[in-house]
Amino acid sequence: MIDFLKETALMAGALVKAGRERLSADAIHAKGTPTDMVTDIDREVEKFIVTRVRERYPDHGFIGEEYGASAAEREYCWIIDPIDGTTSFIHDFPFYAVSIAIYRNGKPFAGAVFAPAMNEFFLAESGKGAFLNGRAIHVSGCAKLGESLLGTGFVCVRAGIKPDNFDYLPAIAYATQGFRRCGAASLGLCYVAAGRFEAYWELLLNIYDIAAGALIVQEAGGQVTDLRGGGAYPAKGILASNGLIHEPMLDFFREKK
Ligand code: 2AM
Ligand code: CA
Repeated sequence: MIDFLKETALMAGALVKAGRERLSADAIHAKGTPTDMVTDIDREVEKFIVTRVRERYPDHGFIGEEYGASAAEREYCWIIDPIDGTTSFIHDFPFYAVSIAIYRNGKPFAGAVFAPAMNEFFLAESGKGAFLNGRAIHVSGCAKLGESLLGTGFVCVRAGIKPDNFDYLPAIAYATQGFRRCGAASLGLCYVAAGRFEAYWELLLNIYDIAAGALIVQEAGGQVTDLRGGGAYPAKGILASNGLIHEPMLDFFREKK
């Protein structure tokens, strides 16, 4: 099943990449609000993944961003974001990825995140470690906030949540080496797993944005919680870190209770 997951994510990524090359204005649509975008490619790629998995595993369930849930209570459930970072995809900013997780009995079993424009393929299987392009990866050993580079995102601003990430950001930016915003949660998480970021946080996301990336972080030796240190992520935000700066990061969010 892991080989099949790998193959499926690679094929989906190739479709995303080819889709980017032929993307035209009439293939770009607003979903609910003018800033919540989807393209025909998102839909085609999710359809491709679900059709392929269904042919191979007819008794598996699905949760996908574009077509929702079907038989999600089955032993195996595929959690799919065909393009994480659609806004970046539309603008040809290369930080977008196919994100596919497999849950078994409600628990993460495997995860794949493939960024085709950068040819980076992240993969993890529960209990078996995390890999980037076939090589084992591990979270960083940096324990100092002042030497940490962080990743984050700002979906909360569009959603009108208060306090939003602009309320938290100044204190975090002053205390660390800086932050990057790549516009795809799955990649922010994978960059923690690869030791590029010491931590990544977001205030609001959906399960398909983070299911694969969260397992990849854990399998790389990192820690994932909500913003209060509990397990209710992504509903109560998500903080993924190398473990060493997890507590000091949580303090930034506790202060704003
Ligand atoms: P998407 O591109 O698949 O929509 C950006 O910080 C991250 O937030 C991306 O992973 C993006 O995923 C996600 N995102 C965008 N709109 C969102 C929404 N309305 N709810 C939750 N996550 C969203
Ligand atoms: Ca998406």
